[in-house]
Amino acid sequence: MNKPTSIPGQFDAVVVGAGFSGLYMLYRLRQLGLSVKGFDSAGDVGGTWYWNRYPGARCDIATPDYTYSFDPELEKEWTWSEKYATQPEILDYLRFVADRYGLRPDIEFSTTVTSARWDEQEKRWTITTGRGEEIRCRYYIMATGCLSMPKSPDIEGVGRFGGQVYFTSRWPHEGVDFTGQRVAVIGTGSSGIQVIPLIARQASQLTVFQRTPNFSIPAHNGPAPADRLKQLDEDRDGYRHAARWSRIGVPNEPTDVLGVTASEAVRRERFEAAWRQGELVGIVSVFADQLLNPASNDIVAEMIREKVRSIVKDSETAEALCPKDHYFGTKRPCLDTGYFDTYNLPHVRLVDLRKQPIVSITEDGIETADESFGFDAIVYATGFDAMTGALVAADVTGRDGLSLKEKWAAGPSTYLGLMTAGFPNFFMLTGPGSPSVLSNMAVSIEQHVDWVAGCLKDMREEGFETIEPTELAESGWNQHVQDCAAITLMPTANSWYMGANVPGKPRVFLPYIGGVDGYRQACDDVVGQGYLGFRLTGPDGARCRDGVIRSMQPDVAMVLELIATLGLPPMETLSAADARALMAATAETRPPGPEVGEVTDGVIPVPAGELPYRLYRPAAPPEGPRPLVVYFHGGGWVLGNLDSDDPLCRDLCARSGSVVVSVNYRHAPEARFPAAALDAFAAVQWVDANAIELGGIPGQLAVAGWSAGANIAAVACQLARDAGGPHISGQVLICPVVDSDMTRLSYDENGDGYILTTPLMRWFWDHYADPADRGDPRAAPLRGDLRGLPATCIVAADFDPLRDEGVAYARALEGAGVPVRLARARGHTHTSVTMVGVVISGAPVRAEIGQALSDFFPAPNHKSS
Ligand code: NA7
Repeated sequence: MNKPTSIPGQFDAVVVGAGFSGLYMLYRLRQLGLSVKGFDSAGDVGGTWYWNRYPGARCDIATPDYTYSFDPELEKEWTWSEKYATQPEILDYLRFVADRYGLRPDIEFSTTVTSARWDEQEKRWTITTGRGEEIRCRYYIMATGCLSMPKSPDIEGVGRFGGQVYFTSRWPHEGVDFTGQRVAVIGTGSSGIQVIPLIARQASQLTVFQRTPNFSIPAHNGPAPADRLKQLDEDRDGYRHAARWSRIGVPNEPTDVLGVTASEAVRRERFEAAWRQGELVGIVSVFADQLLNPASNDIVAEMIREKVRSIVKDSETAEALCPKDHYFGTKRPCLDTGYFDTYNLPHVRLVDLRKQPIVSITEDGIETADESFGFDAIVYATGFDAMTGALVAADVTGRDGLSLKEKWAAGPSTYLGLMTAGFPNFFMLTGPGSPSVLSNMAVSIEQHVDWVAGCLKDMREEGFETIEPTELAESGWNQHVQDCAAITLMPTANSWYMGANVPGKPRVFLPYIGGVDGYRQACDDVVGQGYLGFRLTGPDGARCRDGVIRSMQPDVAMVLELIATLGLPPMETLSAADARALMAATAETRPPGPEVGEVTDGVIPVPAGELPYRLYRPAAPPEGPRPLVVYFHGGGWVLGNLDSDDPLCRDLCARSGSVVVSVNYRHAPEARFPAAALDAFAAVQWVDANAIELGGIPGQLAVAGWSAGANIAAVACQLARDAGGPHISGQVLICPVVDSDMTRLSYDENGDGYILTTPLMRWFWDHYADPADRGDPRAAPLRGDLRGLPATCIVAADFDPLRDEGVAYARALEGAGVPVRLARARGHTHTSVTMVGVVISGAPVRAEIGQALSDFFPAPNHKSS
């Protein structure tokens, strides 16, 4: 493809869609010198802004940001008249762009692409249109938008109504005059909330049928924000750069104020400022934790509900308009102009479908469970088959006859939201798995188009004809998309982000919530690593660097980034005393962990003196004795104490329903090997002997530990077996040290950059044990006799240098006939699983630990997590 293809009916690229993304894609492909053909089923450019012509339709990102930025000259030539432009003005803008770059001649309007089929032999796509044309192309690009396929109304009797029917997503070009009419609007998403106040101005009666109330804040429309315009004027490039590397594609200083810890005054001040500002970027970032922590989210949600109650005079209507069934931001929040005020008008009525659901649309109106309504017109503002609807509608068939619809039957699967395996040279712009609808579309679209254009250019320069993601890269990305969503409240809502608005659609979180900045970095990294996860082929052969671009849990990555900014000295360069002080200081800033029933401190008399312990008793019923878990803290035999692992002990206690006895033991270098191991065994003996006094059930005893604490827990089990008691029902070893061999692959892979480093582990060993002792099973339990040990749960974290020895211990125990549960802490480091209340993604691993502890014991009244 050195020069544009000029065979009739044959193009280098076909682009479907002539909205924001399709137009820019055409422009970039042309710049590359490719022959391009565009299609759109609409009669003109505009995409979503061509179709959504209902009164009140506006963008909800302020116009200085909702605009192309690829050409500074274009920016100079266009001035927006308002903060949030109306649909006609945005459509004018897109027409202006199409004309300015002469894009129209390449686009065939009023033409629907009905199918696209990959020809493996020819390495080309065959595109068929509704007009019966057949076109061949090398690259097939769908720029079909995320909210372009209207949802078919899933209401009984839809075709029956004899009056006028309108869809906000397919509004008549000539407009509609509702003067004097009785009008129904079904749906209170962004479209409904925008159109309702304007229909109310004309209609003689307006009845709004609401299934779910939505959070909405006033847009405070007016001139474009002066501060933004000033910044753009002074430093356009800097402003655009900041947008590209921001979280949602609008420059914004991230806050570190947490809703749960902020004072009432700070909460109020931040919320009111966002309310006054009237921008999504402000209201979604009142608090840093509002999309993560239900308690923080409730603060913002309640303040919005207060506003609704203060606007709407009828208290019953006000209450019905207050969203209570989803967290703020988990459904797309709306910006409105006089929406709630509209319900104070005497001719406007809200029907709460939660109280009286629609039974059927009738010939002359709507029948609910309680009432029959007569209407002249019904307006459906019922939304879209979002993000995937338009993509699967076009019958795209990849290699081996597999259609996109079939491949995505259980939910979409993409690499970076850009491509999908089995569909070579098929690109999606703002596809599922990319930030798209969670971001300023203008910024995300430009990023996607630039990436695709860069990719095609690189392919040409390197002599490749096809590109396609690998299964591994794609499943890794899908996992990452879900991991990012899982730490937020997003999956809890019945939203179109989750596919929940379309009956039968699989429930998967569709967009990428890791941020515009994080996403851009991932895309750049893929290219930087030689198109990691893509297979490229050409006449001279193939190239594939397979791999997963993001496999660390997103919150673990955030914690590591945060720690890196602190510039702490490497622990192994400190004295033991300084290292202990540093660890204690960091512990002070953590969340405290969950509430438990009772916490008491005491001491255990052992041959070497006394060992302090802290006992945690569960809060939940039943009353009475519980199984006992003796827990040993981490810290490389040098660091740590009862406080260091306090949140984790609370968590284990709450999850397992056991009494947890956390025992401090003698530390190195003051007391070297085998002091810690012997203390551990002595403590287990004492707890067993004093089970009743400690509130335990005699004979129901487990041990647990993290890191070096897991080392001595494992040793204690071996010593107990050798001594013929006490009886231990099970051991939980979280990221244990079980060997002194530091040459395993996980040391190679993870020995640098994940807090527990190879030098630090060496420092720990040097403090604890002489080289001659390090093969002793009481230092390296992997080298001991493993027969007859209790049931074991081992946690092995992906990014832990100790991962492979943990796995080796699990395998060796299995080989010795011990029941083993290996919990893989996917995407975690040595420390992250223990970061209770900080690393949310660690919770499922700790839930598994809690379950393992419960499973050690037969007690029927035992609570599991
Ligand atoms: P949305 O946000 O999906 O809103 C659709 C609304 O229609 C929503 O209130 C739905 O209630 C309601 N709906 C959907 N189906 C029904 C039925 N069968 N009965 C009653 N009510 C129903 O679409 P929009 O067009 O408003 O906005 C889409 C996006 O475009 C918007 O977020 C912006 O990004 C731009 P539900 O919440 O499902 O109970």
